[in-house]
Amino acid sequence: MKSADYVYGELVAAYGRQYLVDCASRGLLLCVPRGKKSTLACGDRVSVTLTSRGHGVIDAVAARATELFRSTAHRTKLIAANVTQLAVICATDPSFSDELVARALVAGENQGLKALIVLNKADLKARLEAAHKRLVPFDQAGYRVIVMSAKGDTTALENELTGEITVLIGQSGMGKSTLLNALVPEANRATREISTFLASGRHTTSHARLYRTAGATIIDCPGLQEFGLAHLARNDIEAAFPEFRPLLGRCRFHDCSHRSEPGCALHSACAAGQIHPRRMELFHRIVTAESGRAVFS
Ligand SMILES: Nc1nc2c(ncn2[C@@H]2O[C@H](COP(=O)(O)OP(=O)(O)OP(=O)(O)O)[C@@H](O)[C@H]2O)c(=O)[nH]1
Ligand SMILES: [Mg+2]
Ligand SMILES: [Zn+2]
Repeated sequence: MKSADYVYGELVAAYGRQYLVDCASRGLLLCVPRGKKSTLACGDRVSVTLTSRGHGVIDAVAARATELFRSTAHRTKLIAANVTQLAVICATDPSFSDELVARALVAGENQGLKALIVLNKADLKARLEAAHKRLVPFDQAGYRVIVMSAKGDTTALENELTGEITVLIGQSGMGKSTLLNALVPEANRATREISTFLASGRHTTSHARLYRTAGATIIDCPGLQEFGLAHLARNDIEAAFPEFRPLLGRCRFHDCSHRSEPGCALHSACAAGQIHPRRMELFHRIVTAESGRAVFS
């Protein structure tokens, strides 16, 4: 093989078994992985052997700095690779699940990602106060909450994205793609590029897609209805609540489940107003739902 047939790039879109790889030297290549099973995702850095004009085979994947997963008992899905930041997108309308917000944050914390929450569609004033109130527990836990409208001023969010590789996560209809279009003016052009590769009828909203601006990298993902965390043990979930961290190991019983045991440091902090009761509730909901693998004894 000639060395010129071998290039490096970044995976910018995943369509089932086909991937778009952005290779600085060759532009966008439509690629398939060499092996049968592939667990590649947007943000992966790969090496590609060129097969024909515009096409290639992915031979290898570089070790990942971070891996954002969601999972059920049966299946683990890599959402994005090498991201540095998670932006959870909520909206005033339709209403959002605060449990899904908490779950996404847990997955991000587990990988050491920076995190922020966007409350979008702030222009829908009638729903704003109620939606904002549901994010107070997260604000109190230390998460930055940006209240904004994708159709208005996006500066506050832009400032947080600079220098980061950010993945946009949220339920369908929250406005992720609208935000993306506001932040990356040429995103529409990229959409057309993809459809010329893959017949037609495909939308960025049905597949994850990585975009670059002058100062930021942003991955727009399809809406999620669920964010399973079966790949995490109870200890991982505990440690992914930042406000719990200084207190872990301080309960009277080392295997404290933080429910009704005497001497529970988390309960004391909750009673003292240092942990929001809704965050405790969300923690228990998540651990109970994912407890198939959790060890309580
Ligand atoms: N009023 C208002 N509407 C918005 C705003 N942002 C998005 N929308 C609307 O909300 C709807 C859903 O927006 P999308 O950007 O498609 O939502 P999404 O999160 O990408 O949805 P999925 O791709 O299905 O996950 C569209 O009709 C948008 O026009 C906003 O800031 N204000
Ligand atoms: Mg979308
Ligand atoms: Zn405890």
